[in-house]
Amino acid sequence: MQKKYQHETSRKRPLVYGLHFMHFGRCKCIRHAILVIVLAIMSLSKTGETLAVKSPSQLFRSMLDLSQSLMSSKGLFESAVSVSQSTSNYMHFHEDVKSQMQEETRKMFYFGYDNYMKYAYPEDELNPIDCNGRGPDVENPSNLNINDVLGDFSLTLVDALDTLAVIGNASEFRRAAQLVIKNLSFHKNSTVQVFESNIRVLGALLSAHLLIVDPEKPFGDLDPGWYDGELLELAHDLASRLLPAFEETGTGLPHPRISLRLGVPVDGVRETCSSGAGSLVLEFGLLSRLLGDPVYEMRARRAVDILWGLRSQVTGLQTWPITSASGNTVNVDSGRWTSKLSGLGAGMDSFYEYLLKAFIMFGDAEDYSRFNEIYEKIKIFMRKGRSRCNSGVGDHPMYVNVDMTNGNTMTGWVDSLQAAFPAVQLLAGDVEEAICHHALFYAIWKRYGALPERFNWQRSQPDVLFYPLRPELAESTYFLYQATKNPFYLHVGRELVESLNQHARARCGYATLHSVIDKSHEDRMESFFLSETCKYLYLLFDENNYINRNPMKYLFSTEGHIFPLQHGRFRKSWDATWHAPRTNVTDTCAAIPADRKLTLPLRQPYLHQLFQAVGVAT
Ligand code: DMJ
Repeated sequence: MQKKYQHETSRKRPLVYGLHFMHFGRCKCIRHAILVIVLAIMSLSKTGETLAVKSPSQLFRSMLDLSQSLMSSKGLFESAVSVSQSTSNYMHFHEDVKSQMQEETRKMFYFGYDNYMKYAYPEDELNPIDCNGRGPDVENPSNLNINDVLGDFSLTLVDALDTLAVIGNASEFRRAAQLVIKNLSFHKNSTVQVFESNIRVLGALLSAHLLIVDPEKPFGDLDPGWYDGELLELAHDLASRLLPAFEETGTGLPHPRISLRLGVPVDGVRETCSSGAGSLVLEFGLLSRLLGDPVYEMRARRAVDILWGLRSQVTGLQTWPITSASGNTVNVDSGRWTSKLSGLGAGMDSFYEYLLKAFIMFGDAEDYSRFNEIYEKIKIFMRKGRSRCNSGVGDHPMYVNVDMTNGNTMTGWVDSLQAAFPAVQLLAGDVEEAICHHALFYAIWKRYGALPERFNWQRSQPDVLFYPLRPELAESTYFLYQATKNPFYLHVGRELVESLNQHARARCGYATLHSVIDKSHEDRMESFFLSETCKYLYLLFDENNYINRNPMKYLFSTEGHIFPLQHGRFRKSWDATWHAPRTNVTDTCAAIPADRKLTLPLRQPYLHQLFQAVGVAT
């Protein structure tokens, strides 16, 4: 059954549930182990040594008491024994199967990419059912679901550029880059979202440029032979068209949308969100440093500073929709919050992510300290369930949406974008939390063969049914595998690939699931399917990929674009006031016991408990 483009995020009246609040125990090492450590661990684990991230406060110890307390119920013990049989399959992943899966993921990418090139290019997206292309909806400018992202700029091709490199197809990368350089123009009437254009297009152009000019050529020769910075020029042109979004507001927060040709829309919406306004700093910062022109980074940083100042004085949390600009309404320049909902999903996700990633890329200690501060508040106010992932009693840990003004639970749902947050937790060194958080979304996927846009954990059923091929679970699965090398994550990845092939494959591409329940399709393949979903799944199985062998060399953007971490180059200060990062990074964390790689990352009774709670048949 095919449906046309009906999905929209439904706004429900927030429910306030008086959940028992449980504060997550303080784990100093977790707080202080950042990317450097995690990536070092990744390298170590590759060579067969044990992992090195652990909290000194017993991150991975005392698992046995858990089983005793949980097993005190006979019924649970019996079911745990039966689930033990099914979960024992998670413990090994044959090398041959890994190679097959690498091939499967490669095929998945090419099925989408080749069909896009055949039926849709130079339009923005492929309609995988009708086998044709799609651009902006010019007849209906208020169709934001389409027009926010499709700018008539060959979005899917641009977004997929670095996946071609990662997947090892240097010749197609060269051809694609040439097409982009020859045909792409941003002089269009399209009105697009600043955030989306930044992460999908600007980020893609910067990534492709940096890959081409890398003298080490780790992905083969990506230079068409005559390259002279044309992709950087395109990135510069696009960013210059986005820049007016910052300039005509009372707050300094960017307008959410911009006309590529005409600037700020006269009658544009004045609401933005934390992610929209505060997740530009990585791409704008890189552009600034490549051009030697600080203006882009300064604008993006100023927006982050302003947002930071708007957090609740009580909880320290942010929320998402805020008024951003001057206009016809009262308080328009004040940056007044228009919702109290704070969480880890849509509207907030990449704001947190970019605080940490901006620190990793540019080394400003303030970004890191802000990340730590807000992460602490997230743990205090959003985290529910037992205090430790793999020990003790209580419900499976979960991060819920709360009222930013008082921390009260505000909704009974989590959204699918939140599935990326375990990757951020991992980057911050919080491995056990990442394991638990990821497991929740895996369980939801396991039940439906996809992630519904919103899953109601109170009613144990989806609130919003569509799945537009989002990458978040694949992303955190990939990073968890890199950090732990636990075969469990290869099994998870395999399930993701199999479900996508079973439920989302259409005549000439992969289709958005209109409903994760009846698996009906919508005729749309979003560009992030090729730039992220396929990239993460491919990398998961391509153990020998250059990126996996050199994890400290790259940072993934929120759209999955790879940015080389050339600290000597990008960590230069703009002025003398730049300060070196003062962090508590430590390498004294004890190693994860070797046996943890041979057992489930989330202990079996807990996994079983989670499966039961989510309604997964075991
Ligand atoms: C992508 O564009 C990015 O991953 C972004 O951070 C969130 N939304 C989509 C994927 O779901």
